[in-house]
Amino acid sequence: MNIGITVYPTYGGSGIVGSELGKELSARGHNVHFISSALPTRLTELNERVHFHEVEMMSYPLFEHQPYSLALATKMGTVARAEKLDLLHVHYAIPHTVSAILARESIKDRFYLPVITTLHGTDITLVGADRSYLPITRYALQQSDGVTAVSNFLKKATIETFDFDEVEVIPNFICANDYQRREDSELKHQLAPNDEFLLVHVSNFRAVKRPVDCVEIFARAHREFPNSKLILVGDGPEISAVRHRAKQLEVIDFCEFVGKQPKIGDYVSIADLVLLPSEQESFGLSALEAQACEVPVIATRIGGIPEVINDGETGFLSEIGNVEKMGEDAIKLLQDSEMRRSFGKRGRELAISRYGTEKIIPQYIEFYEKVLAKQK
Ligand code: GMT
Repeated sequence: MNIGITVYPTYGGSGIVGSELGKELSARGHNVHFISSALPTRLTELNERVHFHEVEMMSYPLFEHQPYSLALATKMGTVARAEKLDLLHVHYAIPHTVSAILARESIKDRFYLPVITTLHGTDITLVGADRSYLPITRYALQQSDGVTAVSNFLKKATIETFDFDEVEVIPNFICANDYQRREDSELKHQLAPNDEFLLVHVSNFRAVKRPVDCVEIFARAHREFPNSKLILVGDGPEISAVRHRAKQLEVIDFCEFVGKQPKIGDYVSIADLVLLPSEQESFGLSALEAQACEVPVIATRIGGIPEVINDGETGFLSEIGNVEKMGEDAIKLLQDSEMRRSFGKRGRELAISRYGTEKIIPQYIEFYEKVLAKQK
């Protein structure tokens, strides 16, 4: 198949999932055309089956905001015609689905371009649910030729918010080779020269991720385990609040801010614990990455997280903001190496058996085939 994929290239899990999906599809013999404003960060290699088409935008003084959605629609239509795309798969509904539908409409005298939307989370729960976007998001879903969501939770939220139920759940996936425990890496020696415990948080440091709670949890664990460090991977609006709280709690010297990293797996694979105290998480890709690396996760019982983490078996779940309990859970795991090991082993087993690429990628391919069959 010739497949067009649109993602947000720099931020968030949807871009990671869309990019990794493209790579997996190309490895299975499909031609993939990424259409985006920049080369997606996870797309390190272009080859004869993986192509990138940059959305170009004219800047004009009259435009207070550049009409990206229109430039994207134009590029989608052009690429679809030039590359004879069989379908366009967009990740994150706003504005990608709307642009794709416009593109489909603009070239329909030549051929019909099926549009598949994958919902990732805040496109439904936060941005899409806002009254400034709700009607157009509902329209975009109704007009899509196929819609998938990354968890049962997100499907339910889509039904409740948009009264739209033609949604197939295809969860996030993980490559078992790329994500595995690497106890003895150079990075581990660099970050933990004295064999410190490493607590790791990975996010885009937006308020919904509650990164300040990571400092609260860490400060509690650090009181019991002075030989521990908090590694903060990523960057975003909350980063200064995180630093501020770490100073107040006098743990700033034990926090390492490593910024955005191209290879998140390098950090997760050497962690003793991963912290994910989010307020919203439709799936929780970083929880899956942690489990694949045999790392227990301390997380909140919200959204799709309980579908990913088995409470008391691969991690511990708590209510939003209950840093007291999350701190206690962290201490429980740090003081019991056997518990950490068994949570880790079980986590990897579940991650691979439920969410391994071998299981999930064929579900996308079948979904494409189903959508294409409907057009004939
Ligand atoms: O909202 C974000 O954090 C970004 C968002 C995205 O669409 O890029 O992430 C969502 O998609 C991920 C991949 O499907 C999920 O694993 C995350 O749970 C989800 N984030 C939220 O729902 C907050």
